[in-house]
Amino acid sequence: MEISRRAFIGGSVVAAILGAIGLKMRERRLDTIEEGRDKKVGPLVEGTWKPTGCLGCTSWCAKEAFIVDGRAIKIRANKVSKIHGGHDCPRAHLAIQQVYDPDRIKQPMKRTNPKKGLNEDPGFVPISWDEAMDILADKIMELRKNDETYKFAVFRGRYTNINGLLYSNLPKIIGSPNNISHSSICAEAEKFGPYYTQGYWNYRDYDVENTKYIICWGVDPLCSNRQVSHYLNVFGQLLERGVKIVTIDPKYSNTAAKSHVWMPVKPGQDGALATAMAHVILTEGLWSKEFVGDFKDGQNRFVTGKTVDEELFEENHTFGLVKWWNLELKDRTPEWAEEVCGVDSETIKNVAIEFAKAGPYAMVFMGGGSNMQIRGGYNSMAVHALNGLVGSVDHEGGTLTGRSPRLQSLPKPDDFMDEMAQRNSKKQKIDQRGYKEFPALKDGKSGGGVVTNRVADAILAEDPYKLKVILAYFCNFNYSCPETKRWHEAMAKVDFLAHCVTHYSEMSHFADLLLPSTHHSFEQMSSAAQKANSYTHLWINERLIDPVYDVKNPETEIPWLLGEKLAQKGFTNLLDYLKTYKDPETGKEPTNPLELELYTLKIRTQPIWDPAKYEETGNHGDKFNSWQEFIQKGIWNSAPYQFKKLWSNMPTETGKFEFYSATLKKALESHAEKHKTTVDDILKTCKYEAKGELAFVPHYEEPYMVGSKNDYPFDFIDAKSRLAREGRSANCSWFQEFKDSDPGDIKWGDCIKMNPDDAERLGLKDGDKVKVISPVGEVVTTLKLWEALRPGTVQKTFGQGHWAMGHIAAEDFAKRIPRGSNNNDIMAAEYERLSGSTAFYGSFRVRIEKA
Ligand SMILES: Nc1nc2c(c(=O)[nH]1)N[C@H]1C(S)=C(S)[C@@H](COP(=O)(O)OP(=O)(O)OC[C@H]3O[C@@H](n4cnc5c(=O)[nH]c(N)nc54)[C@H](O)[C@@H]3O)O[C@H]1N2
Ligand SMILES: Nc1nc2c(c(=O)[nH]1)N[C@H]1C(S)=C(S)[C@@H](COP(=O)(O)OP(=O)(O)OC[C@H]3O[C@@H](n4cnc5c(=O)[nH]c(N)nc54)[C@H](O)[C@@H]3O)O[C@H]1N2
Ligand code: SF4
Ligand SMILES: [Mo]
Repeated sequence: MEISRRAFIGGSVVAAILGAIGLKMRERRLDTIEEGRDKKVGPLVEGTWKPTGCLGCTSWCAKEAFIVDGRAIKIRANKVSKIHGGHDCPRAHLAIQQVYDPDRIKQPMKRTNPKKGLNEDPGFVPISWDEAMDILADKIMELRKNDETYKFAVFRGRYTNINGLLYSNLPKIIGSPNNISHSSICAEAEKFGPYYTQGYWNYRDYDVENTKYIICWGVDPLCSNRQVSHYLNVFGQLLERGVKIVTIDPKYSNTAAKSHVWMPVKPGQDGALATAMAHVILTEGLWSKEFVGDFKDGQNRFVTGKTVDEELFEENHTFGLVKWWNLELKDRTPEWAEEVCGVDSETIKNVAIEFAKAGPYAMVFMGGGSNMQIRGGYNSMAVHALNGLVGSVDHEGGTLTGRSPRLQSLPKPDDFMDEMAQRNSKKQKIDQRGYKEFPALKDGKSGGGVVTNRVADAILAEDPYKLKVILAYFCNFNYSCPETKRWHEAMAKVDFLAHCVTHYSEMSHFADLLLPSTHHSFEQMSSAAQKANSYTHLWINERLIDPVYDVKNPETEIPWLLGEKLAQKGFTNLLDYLKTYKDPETGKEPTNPLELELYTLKIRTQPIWDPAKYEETGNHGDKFNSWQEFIQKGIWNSAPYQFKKLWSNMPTETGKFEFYSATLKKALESHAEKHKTTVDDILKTCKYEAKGELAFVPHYEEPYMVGSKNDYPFDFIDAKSRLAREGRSANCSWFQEFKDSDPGDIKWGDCIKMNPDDAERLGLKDGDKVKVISPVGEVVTTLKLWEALRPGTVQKTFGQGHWAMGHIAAEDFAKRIPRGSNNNDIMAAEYERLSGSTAFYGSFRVRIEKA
């Protein structure tokens, strides 16, 4: 399809729609797969399908692995799951390449070169687990001797649902406040809007099955987000059923290609689009009367430019609609928005009207694109508030909170925290959360959430203090956090880093100790829960194969081994604590790492498999009679979601869905008070423009861009790769071979995409090697001309540029030459500070030059 320059200037683009023939073919293919499901794989192979799960992304799908002679040879969806049924995403298969990757770290290693740096050879040599744990225990004992236990930290990336042992409780027993997760380089700003409107700090579920209208806003559910397996399957059916799909994304995404309307918003201008849509819904009188309420006399007084008397409107399940109108919406016309966000006013109007008319069977499906931006907090509120206007919150065919399985907390560490541990674990956390410039208002609390990417600066500045010993697992912040060079410096500075990962990673290069990890799907017991399709599932797996190399589970085995070593050195609290993880069936204490792994999983999931606990905790859904039954089946499904339970029972300050956020007001005021200043000053410090009451309503803010338009004329669009298992796919040949499944991208490398008009102006052509230059760095890549991008923007997919991981991920592993380049080398460390999130979108400008 050709997309002319005019189409962009005009604004939105009507995207291609799947033809009926295409849909029929697709169905037939699915049938064939379904028929073949339970047959053996090949005529000669005897094996067993065993339940497991995938942590390849935050979808946390339930899987089955085909085990032949102790080897996993195939993986597929566990069709028992009510959230994705028998449907897969392509990335599941990469798990097999990961676990049998000959480039994995095969045994513990210690660094022999004390100098740390990008160009230093760490000189890793193999050692035994005993020696490795001895070294780590010595480092911790030294902190204890000097009363410096708060200088210890656990860093966590991806995790299973028993992570509380290592992540929360182990640092407390040692005596540290520092458990640092990756959450704020992941999705916190996306949770900010739902929290400060409806009191829900989490991902939402979307009842697409029963909807009539979907706006995919800064989200590409056929590529990323949560439950790719489900959406890849269901999307064709939605189109066939006549569900209207609109995509709001500055790039022509996988989902845009399957949508009726694509609105290529200018990067970061989502607030203009959202407030204009709200303006239209109100002036047209199309809000949900049932959910929101109405004017007492039924006469619509929302007229452009005119304030409304609050007394005239009676709200039902919402709070502050008229305040929102008066403070922000009354002048936010589609015509105004067109100028700002680049989408034509007619389309804004039409989409707003259609969406509202379809309500409450209409949803804005919100991903990180509209809000993981420097000024994205209010976008997150504005975009989600549209669901409130049409009454689709907690409604059939709308956006749901989902219901988590009620699991059992792991044993409390309190009795094993000595005086030093109690005292030191109360110190300020290393990430500076709660500082004036980092409110990180998770759950309404100043410093309630993590500021992951700030840790590098905090370490370098020794503010709040020097960090000395880090135990990091399943994370690779030297690659995954913007402005990577700060992480290289920080990790070189830290006294001691132990890294528990499957693959040598950019972060490992700065480690003192490599503690090779089991692979979560096959080599260890794991469990995780996720929701979609108005259900929640919980999967669990046994160890399906013997560990391929000499590797251990970081969440259980490593704490046990460390506990034993610390006990030998005179500090028994950790081991004593772990001995309280008794088998819920027999009451037996664990005596070794594998028993700890088993008992921890049993304890955590007891409310699912033990009928007495099931009743007590109030779980609803599948029932089991024993642990044995549960672990063999490997999956639990909840009962279906119950709609409208939250209406007028929202966990907000007012108990209502807040268009004027009394909840945010309280949080901001308490943060301001803590720093003896005003809310206006806090917002200014956090790089926001709003003053006064505007701070408490969803409103438009001009995007804060890093780099001046003069020196850096292109808006940079970062996006996830279809085959990326977060940052962990690059050493799989299948990832590289099918890299061109990212629209416009190329195999075995990467590229930056640019509109042909821009290229012509700059005298550049397809295939040129170009430098992408930002205020914080530069990378070299290949130029790809791509019509499906607005002039003035460039797009580069995240996922390449590994110089570590292995011989496939890197161009030359030995010489540390990356394959392609890492977007985080040119993206500045910037934040949506109210949530603590790192900014990835709508915040960066670059310059392109011929290399
Ligand atoms: N294939 C794949 N799937 C994944 C992952 C993966 O690595 N690969 N990771 C998983 C994880 S950890 C997470 S947190 C989720 C995240 O899932 P999402 O929160 O949905 O986030 P992204 O996938 O980053 O999608 C962002 C979308 O926003 C668009 N975008 C960029 N700038 C702007 C803008 O200014 N405005 C708007 N409206 N849109 C913009 C991008 O083009 C992209 O399509 O995905 C999970 N799923
Ligand atoms: N520019 C840009 N940056 C991004 C994103 C983006 O879209 N654009 N996405 C962000 C998001 S949403 C997230 S969540 C973060 C993720 O970033 P991180 O949390 O840092 O994690 P990853 O980079 O995915 O992987 C970390 C390491 O885990 C190891 N590993 C792989 N499998 C296993 C296993 O089974 N067990 C253990 N213990 N280790 C294993 C690998 O060695 C890998 O190096 O990245 C963020 N960074
Ligand atoms: S990569 Fe994500 S969507 Fe794909 S199977 Fe794994 S968890 Fe599911
Ligand atoms: Mo994430």
